[in-house]
Amino acid sequence: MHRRTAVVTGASGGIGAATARRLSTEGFDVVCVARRSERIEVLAQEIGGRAVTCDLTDADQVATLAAAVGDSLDLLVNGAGGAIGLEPLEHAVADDWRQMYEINVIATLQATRALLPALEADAGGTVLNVGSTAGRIAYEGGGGYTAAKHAVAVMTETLRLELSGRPVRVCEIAPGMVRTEEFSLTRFRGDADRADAVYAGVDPLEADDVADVIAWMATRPAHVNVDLVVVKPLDQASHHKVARRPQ
Ligand code: 8X3
Repeated sequence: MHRRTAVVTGASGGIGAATARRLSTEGFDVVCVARRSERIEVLAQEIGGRAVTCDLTDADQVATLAAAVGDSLDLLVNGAGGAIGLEPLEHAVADDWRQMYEINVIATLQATRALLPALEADAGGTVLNVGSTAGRIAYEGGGGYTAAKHAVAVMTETLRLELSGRPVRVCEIAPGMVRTEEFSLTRFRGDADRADAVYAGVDPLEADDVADVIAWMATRPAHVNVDLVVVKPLDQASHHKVARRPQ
């Protein structure tokens, strides 16, 4: 029987790592991709997958990744990304914005472009982009991240239009508040108190909750394209309306 193969980027932690684990339990051979070799090697060993170290913002490294994946692929989960800083626009740091565009948008573009021939081989495949509720709304201080995630959302729609008639599904999952070990810590440049305060009194999503939905999207019959799933914690009615229990 054909064993399905998945590439998961951003597999060194958070949603990416949880997705790699979950897809392996769904029977996929998983190629774990990230910059941090040690983390993905441990994960690949745990799930019987493969680790390919790659900085997706570097075109040469992405070409090497594509060669390592080979000429057939069933699923690409573009999980690499992240937020840096929460400064209002008038105090925004241009290099932070550039970096967010690189890790969220250019990384997704380059991985998708390089792996598309393999995804289109055989019976076809699926591109599943991890966007964000930040790709659908605006919020104060979120400018660089919301702009990048809006770009991911539009890129997803563009690709679906451009691939019309070809056997590649193009999907986006847009999670809201997800507690991972790194997302908020990176955003607040290592300030653990500020990072923890984001989730105070809330029952947020965990990475496994998002991985669960990704697995569902990816395992629908081949003619079913789940365009977009927005998934938030029950406590988060909207970005600005979060029900917090007193601490
Ligand atoms: C969602 C995170 O901070 O934009 O990816 O709500 S946030």
